[in-house]
Amino acid sequence: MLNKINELLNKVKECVEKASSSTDVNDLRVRFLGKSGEYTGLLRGLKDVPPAERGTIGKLINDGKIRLENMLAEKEAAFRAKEEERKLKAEKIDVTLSKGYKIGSTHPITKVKNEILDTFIGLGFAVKEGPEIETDYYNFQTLGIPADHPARDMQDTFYISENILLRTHTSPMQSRTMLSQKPPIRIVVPGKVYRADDDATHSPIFNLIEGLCVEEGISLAHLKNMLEIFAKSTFNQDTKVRFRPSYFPFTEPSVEVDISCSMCGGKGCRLCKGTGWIEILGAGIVNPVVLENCGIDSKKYSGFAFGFGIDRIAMLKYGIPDIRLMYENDVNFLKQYK
Ligand code: 2NM
Repeated sequence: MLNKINELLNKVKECVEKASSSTDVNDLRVRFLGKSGEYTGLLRGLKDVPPAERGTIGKLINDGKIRLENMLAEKEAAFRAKEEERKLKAEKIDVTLSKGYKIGSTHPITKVKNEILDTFIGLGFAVKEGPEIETDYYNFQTLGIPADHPARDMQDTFYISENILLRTHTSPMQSRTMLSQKPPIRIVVPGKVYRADDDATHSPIFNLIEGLCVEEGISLAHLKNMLEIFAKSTFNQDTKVRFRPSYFPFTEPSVEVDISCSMCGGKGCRLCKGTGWIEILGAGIVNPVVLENCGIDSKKYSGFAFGFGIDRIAMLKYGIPDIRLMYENDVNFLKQYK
């Protein structure tokens, strides 16, 4: 037995010397001292030792075990220290490198969007967002645009299947809100919308904000006053607003809204093409058919709705000549709006 103990201790010593990492040492610990380890086996053999010698031999085995454990622990600690040092060297961070670090900036569309939403929040509107992939039902039918309505040709829609499409406006969220909530309703819905259009003033994907206010006794006067507040806060305090008659399938009457030119103040310039006015949004009194489609009593309630492209407002505010610039993510363009 004594020989066996010494033999094993020497074997472990040899193995430990050959080990090349803390993992190796750990493997050795399992191999010799694990549950069915080679050295652990000695303790199991103790039952075959004559009872008179068991105490002495048992002590020798245990002493050997302690030596072995120390040997492994010492070796492992040495490896760990070396490995730690190597890791620290490899992961060294040069803090002086931060000198040329580039910080991103808010996209002009996001900036303008947040400013506009702040104005509407101040006027008591809640901000709502919704899905960009919509059903024909919410995008068209609830808004009084049935399957055979010519307005569907007006919007060159990206269809995913017969009834699923990329929303062409954010109005499906106004329908969803009216269907799930009782008046008074005051919401603004910002978001990306999609139309099969692509030139200097039309991008197939663009950002829209649409608003809706449904209460008792709402008229065009409320709409005009609110839009005036919006225009003054978005452009400047001298901005004037005018209505021109127009047509939208979900509003009646419908209006096209112009603001006095933000560049020349109304005198006439290149931006407003000499007219002194710039068209910025569409609006109107919500068609009673739409209210009824969405479960609202059109005899009791009326509402106004409006919609405008954030991109167009950003272009006017910053003098950006081509809408595509805002969707190319060219850093040289974006960094001007820091
Ligand atoms: C516009 C112009 C006019 C509009 C209408 C509605 C709804 F759902 F209430 F009927 N949402 N948005 C609307 C009305 C949008 O964008 C040029």
